[in-house]
Amino acid sequence: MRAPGMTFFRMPIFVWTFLSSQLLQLFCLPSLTGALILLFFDLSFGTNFFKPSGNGDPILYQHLFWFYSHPAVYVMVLPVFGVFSEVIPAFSRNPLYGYRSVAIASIGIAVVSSVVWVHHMFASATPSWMRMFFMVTTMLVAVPTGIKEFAWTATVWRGRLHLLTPMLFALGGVVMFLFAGITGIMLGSTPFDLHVNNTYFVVGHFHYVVYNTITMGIFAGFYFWFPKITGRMYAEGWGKIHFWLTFIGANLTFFPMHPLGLQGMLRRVSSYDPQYQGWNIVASLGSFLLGMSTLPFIANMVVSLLRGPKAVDNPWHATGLEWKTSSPPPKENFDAIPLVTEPPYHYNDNDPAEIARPEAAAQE
Ligand SMILES: [Cu+2]
Repeated sequence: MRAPGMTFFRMPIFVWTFLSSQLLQLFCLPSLTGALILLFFDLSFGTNFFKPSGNGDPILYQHLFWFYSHPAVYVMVLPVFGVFSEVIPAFSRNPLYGYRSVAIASIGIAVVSSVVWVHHMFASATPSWMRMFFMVTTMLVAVPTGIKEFAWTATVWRGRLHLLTPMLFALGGVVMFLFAGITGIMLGSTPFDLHVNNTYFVVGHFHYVVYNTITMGIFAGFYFWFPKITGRMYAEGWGKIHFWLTFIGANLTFFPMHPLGLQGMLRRVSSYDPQYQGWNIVASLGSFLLGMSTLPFIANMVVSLLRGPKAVDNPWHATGLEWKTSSPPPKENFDAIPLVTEPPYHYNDNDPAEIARPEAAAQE
């Protein structure tokens, strides 16, 4: 259903990342479904697929579970990489650096991430050849994700930056993902993983991916497409307050988990040794701040939806096809199917057209 002229290498990266995440859903999710059906039979009908007492294999359950549940993180994070790739060029007024590499890296991430699942089972009496193999594949993920981090950085480099709310969330997410990626490489190393297994270090790493990267990316997309979806502008000042409260709150909450894990604090416990109290107080205060940070977001969305100034069709001067129709789009999206004649992200550094401030982008 691509529009005429929309070749594969003219598709927005957001579409490439959805394509790769849906391939993962297609090929990896059935493993979890199968595991749950077998588990249901074990629990309800007395079969022994996973029960050691009946010669079943509990490790088999772990394999089937993680074969999907590692890629599940990429199903969430890939579209967010797509959001970064839309927002960063638009607010840097630069074409996305290395567009083709970023598109191919999206598929690369999907392929590599489907052969790394055993890194969740290094402590499950895994044979050493298996540990070695999955340690190498896990570290390989750094190649396509590194390509993306580099491309975003190079896009920002020498760009004319407009630090509006979607861009702040995208840049915040990219920086947080760098941190999450580095602790991910550390955990991919079997000896280190065994050392911090079942500690807060793992919890900290996971939240830097799922909150500090994915949730911030979702917020970036929310603000970026809010005028397109609703036809109204959000309040920029409240958006910035939301960003800073989120950025500070999330780091205060999740950073302390790394030193706590290295010191040996276990996960899934109801109480902890008093030696861990300092960092835990920091994390608790951060979590209250993080909870409160959502209030300006919800208020901004509700008030702007009802009473926000009307948005122009393309307030960010963005190049994507969705910006070439009205905001919000009519039911049929376009009166006539548009012809695509240009590559994506044809932003021009010398383009005098400034991104309008949301207040100025509003039309009465
Ligand atoms: Cu994993």
